[in-house]
Amino acid sequence: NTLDDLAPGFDNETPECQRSYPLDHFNKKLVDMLEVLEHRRELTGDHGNALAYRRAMSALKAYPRDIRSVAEARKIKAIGPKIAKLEYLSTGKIKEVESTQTDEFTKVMDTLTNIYGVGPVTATHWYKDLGYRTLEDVRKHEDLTEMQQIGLKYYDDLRQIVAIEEAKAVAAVVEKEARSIKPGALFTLVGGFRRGKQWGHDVDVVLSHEEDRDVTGFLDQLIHNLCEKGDQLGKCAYSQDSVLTAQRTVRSTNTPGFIKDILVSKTPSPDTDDEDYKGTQDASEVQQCLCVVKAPGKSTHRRMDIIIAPREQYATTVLGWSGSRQYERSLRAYARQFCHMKLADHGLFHAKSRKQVPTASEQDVFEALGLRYIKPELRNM
Ligand code: DGT
Ligand code: MG
Repeated sequence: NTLDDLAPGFDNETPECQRSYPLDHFNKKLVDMLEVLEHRRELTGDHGNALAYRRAMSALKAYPRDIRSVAEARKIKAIGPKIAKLEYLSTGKIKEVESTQTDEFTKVMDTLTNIYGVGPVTATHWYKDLGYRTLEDVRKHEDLTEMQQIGLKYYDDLRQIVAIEEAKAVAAVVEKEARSIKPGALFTLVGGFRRGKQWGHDVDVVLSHEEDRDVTGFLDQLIHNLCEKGDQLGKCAYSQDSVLTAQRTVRSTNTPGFIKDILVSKTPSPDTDDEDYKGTQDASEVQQCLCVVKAPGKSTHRRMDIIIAPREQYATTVLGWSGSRQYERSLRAYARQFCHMKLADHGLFHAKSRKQVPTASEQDVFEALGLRYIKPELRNM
């Protein structure tokens, strides 16, 4: 076993979703740099290369020691020759990373895409065709979506990271209100905090109930209460487009309670657009409310995702919202390619019959896929 060999314990043939991805790993410095390059490729629409970087980063996160040579890097299947050849391994630096960090395009694109509701495509259009460079330019734009307007309104707050203590406090407000509506409601703080992160960009929670299947009624009531109650408890007057008077697809704004603004409130149902899936078991009943909240006594607004699923879709929804995004992708790809199953937030299904495989827990999902259970703290892929 020389320094150029693969580290003992790392096997190229292990499926991605069966590796352990702890928060702290041995190749942090290199992964951070590759992330800059990956992000840059995404911004310029070079998705193929971005994917190659992501695969390399995933392998590096699971690699049980720091990479010491180009030869060693080359032996890792997910690392292609271009990435292995990067000057990092000899100099500890990557020139493109350094130039990217001072590059105007990247800086402006970061400013623009940090507005909630603005993706790389819109930002590129604004940058290249309309010449936007600052938030002031964007504020003058006439056709901002409601989501983008809310994103601009809370721009500074939403860029600030959330510590786990505050995330737990924010989650506790929702948990308490949910249990006051439905005693015995199931509740999990998901997202990065469930994976052991101490900091995050938002607070994600998933709710359910053992018996009660009315997730829509539950979410409506919960949103209503959380819009009403907050720093100023008590009744409030709702505007015409408030959550009370309109379909929940209409956003409420400037409510006086804990929830300040609602960005999205709907059933995410990609499959119900698919004619083939209509009337099968394979239809999502998961409901979501993506909103902006302010915890009692705090001055900073936070992004929060409140997800509610019926009990039989709860385990897969918790799994789906626990991330990381990359880990979810690898698990879903494995289910598709090796088990002929479809794993989605709303359940695990046989691909052909679309029959749901009952899963009461995350462990059940791994077991049904024939996989070793990977706990959330090791899903930081
Ligand atoms: P953060 O908040 O930046 O510290 O990192 P995470 O890992 O909490 O990421 P976040 O909050 O974007 O999302 C949490 C997980 O939930 C993520 O790993 C994938 C999943 N997720 C996020 N957005 C959606 C969505 O719109 N639909 C579904 N099905 N899953 C989502
Ligand atoms: Mg999150």
